Amino acid sequence: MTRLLAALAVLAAVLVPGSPAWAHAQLVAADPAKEATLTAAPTTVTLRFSERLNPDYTTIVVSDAARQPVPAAAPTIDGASATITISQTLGNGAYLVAYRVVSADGHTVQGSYPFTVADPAHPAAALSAAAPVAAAPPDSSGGGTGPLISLIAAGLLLAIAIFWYARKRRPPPR
Ligand SMILES: [Cu+2]
Repeated sequence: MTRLLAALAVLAAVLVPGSPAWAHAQLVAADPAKEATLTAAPTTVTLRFSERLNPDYTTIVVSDAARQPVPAAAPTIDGASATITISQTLGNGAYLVAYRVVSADGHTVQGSYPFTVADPAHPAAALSAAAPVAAAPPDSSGGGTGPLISLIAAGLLLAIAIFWYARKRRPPPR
């Protein structure tokens, strides 16, 4: 598989003379860094790429653990770098930086990476940050009928008990 990809890369390089393979922009530096755990909430996200960016097509979105985008100003572009300023203080928790940029050669490059805010000044929120970002959905195949059957059984037992109690209490026929 790796050999195949390498062969394809060589082929692409040969077929497109004058343009080295993978010339388009790659993320070379990020602040916050990939998978960083920060003790203070960041106010900006800066991404540096290997190629100059087209300012018209640069998108950077930070979203929280609930996948809600965090309010931020439009990115400012400086050559190969793009910066967004976050409009609110990020609480403790997991965040995802998603980017989509177009480099000077016209290629679109997109990707994403996580980082975590764990400010010790906010210990309460840190507890929720420890929870998994995406919990696996509970297995719903047949699991829901168990409690229902128990409820019906309990109701049936109660009905029988009331029936016997009522029979015992009935005055004997004269
Ligand atoms: Cu390219």
